[in-house]
Amino acid sequence: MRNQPMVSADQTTDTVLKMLLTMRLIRDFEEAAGKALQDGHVRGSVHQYTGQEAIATGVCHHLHQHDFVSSHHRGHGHAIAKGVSVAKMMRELFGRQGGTSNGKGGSMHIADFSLGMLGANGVVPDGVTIAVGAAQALKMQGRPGVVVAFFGDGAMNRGPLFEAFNWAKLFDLPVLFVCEDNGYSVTLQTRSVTAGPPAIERVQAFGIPTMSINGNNVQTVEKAAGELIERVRAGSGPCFLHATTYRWYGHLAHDKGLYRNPAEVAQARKDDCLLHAENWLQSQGVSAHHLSQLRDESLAQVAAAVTEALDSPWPDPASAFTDVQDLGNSA
Ligand SMILES: Cc1ncc(C[n+]2csc(CCOP(=O)(O)OP(=O)(O)O)c2C)c(N)n1
Ligand SMILES: [Mg+2]
Repeated sequence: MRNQPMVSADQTTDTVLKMLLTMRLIRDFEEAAGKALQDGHVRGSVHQYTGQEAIATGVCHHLHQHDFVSSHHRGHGHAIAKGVSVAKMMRELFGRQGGTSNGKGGSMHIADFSLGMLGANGVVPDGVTIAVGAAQALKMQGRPGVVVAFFGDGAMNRGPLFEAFNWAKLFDLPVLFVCEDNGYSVTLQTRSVTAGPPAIERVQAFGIPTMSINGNNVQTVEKAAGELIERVRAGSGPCFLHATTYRWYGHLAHDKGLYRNPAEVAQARKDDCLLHAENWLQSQGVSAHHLSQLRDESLAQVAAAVTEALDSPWPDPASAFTDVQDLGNSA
């Protein structure tokens, strides 16, 4: 197991600014999605990624369009970081035409194969097995590219995850496993339902190289993910990134998270990945005015997405059976 890398001097201001904008877009999207749910515009559930933005952002910073990501129930941040349009995503949440699946998938089925976003996934941890299948396909077809599988710490206690690790290592597939360890599985502290030594040792038992980092610092994530993705791209087989973080809100937008100690939540909010990036940028001479312009741009983009979603038509009932399955023509 490796310790987390030091932040390097070659992380230029422009890189961090770009990542800050992505993190900000994710945060503003999640605020708007939570509000839209409370306002009755969104049916079903919304699992906000708020607080965890640095992980999706720092990892996807290293991906090309022909690389793939698979996600879980808390998937909006991965989609945004992979380049999916927030306007299309918001229409999808609102169930409208012009959404990523023309409104028929909703929050937990956001996918855009043309951008390598294989989908959010409501079944823990089935996004991971899909990712391994995609990595196997890449290898068999001799195509370039890597696959990143994002999943939560709760998934580390599910059997299919270990089948995925075994298969990926057996065939040395080009996949990076990213465990977003926010400490909770729904209302439970994950450690209270986890036997034995730290779960990362289970991954090491497969011979998969691992790295553990602070997932609330986007520069740390970017550096670590860069190293691991480079190894995966070079063909040395799967790697595993364990990133600690915290989800600011409850499990779902309806859940107030009252099972958590308020002091713990307050502490996590101080350890804000956006704030860390902004502080670093200011230390490099970026003005507060510039940062506030970025905030305004992101808010305006998300507000426009909400307005467009509200103005978009509902899907035609005659199209009920389209957009629910991809037969592989768009990948
Ligand atoms: C097979 C399966 N069992 C149970 C659930 C219900 N469920 C939804 S999310 C979740 C745990 C999520 O915890 P974690 O993987 O840590 O992700 P987080 O919500 O913390 O991001 C569970 C048990 C499910 N979706 N799928
Ligand atoms: Mg969790």
